[in-house]
Amino acid sequence: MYLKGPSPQHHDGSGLRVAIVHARWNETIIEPLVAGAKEKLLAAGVKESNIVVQSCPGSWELPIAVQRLISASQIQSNTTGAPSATDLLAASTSDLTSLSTSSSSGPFDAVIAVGVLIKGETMHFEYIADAAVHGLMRVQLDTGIPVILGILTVLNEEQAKARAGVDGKGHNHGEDWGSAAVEMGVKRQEWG
Ligand code: DLZ
Repeated sequence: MYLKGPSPQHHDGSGLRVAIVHARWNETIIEPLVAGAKEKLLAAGVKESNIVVQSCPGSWELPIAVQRLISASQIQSNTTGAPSATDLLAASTSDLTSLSTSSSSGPFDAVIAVGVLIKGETMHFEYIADAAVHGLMRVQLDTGIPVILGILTVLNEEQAKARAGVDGKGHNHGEDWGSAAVEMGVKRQEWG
């Protein structure tokens, strides 16, 4: 059963720059989720060149990856010409440093954090889910950049597949995350 999501609104994403950061655990579920999010971004008018996709090992790493990505994009947009040594030093605390020079330029209007946590026999699931979700909330409130919560917390692979729309079952939640990113990116620009 798929519970109803938010009633749809149309927003013009043509002026937005959006990042998708995904964990690499449970990649067969991650891939359709990322594809669904990207599809909705493009359908709302976000330019392909303004969509940046990056990965990190697992959901635990999503908050620091999102935070560094946002920071790198802001340094880049504040810098005319080459980044200063101070800027590069500030951005070099993770392997995401390359982001400041590798993608199309400008700060992000929204970031979608995608991970899939499947409950195992240990407490890992609870610890990682709790820390990642709280970490992502902190990043969005600290930076003022909307961070869309794209972490699935499921009991088994079957539930994960249903929430990623795999095998024609269920609904791809990645599409909802793409739409949420466009809406919040546009509203952030409007609200300042
Ligand atoms: C360790 C771990 C476990 C048990 N399960 C998952 C999972 O279901 N989904 C996920 O995204 N990551 C998992 N991880 C990896 C952690 O998120 C993290 O990458 C490692 O503990 C290294 O810090």
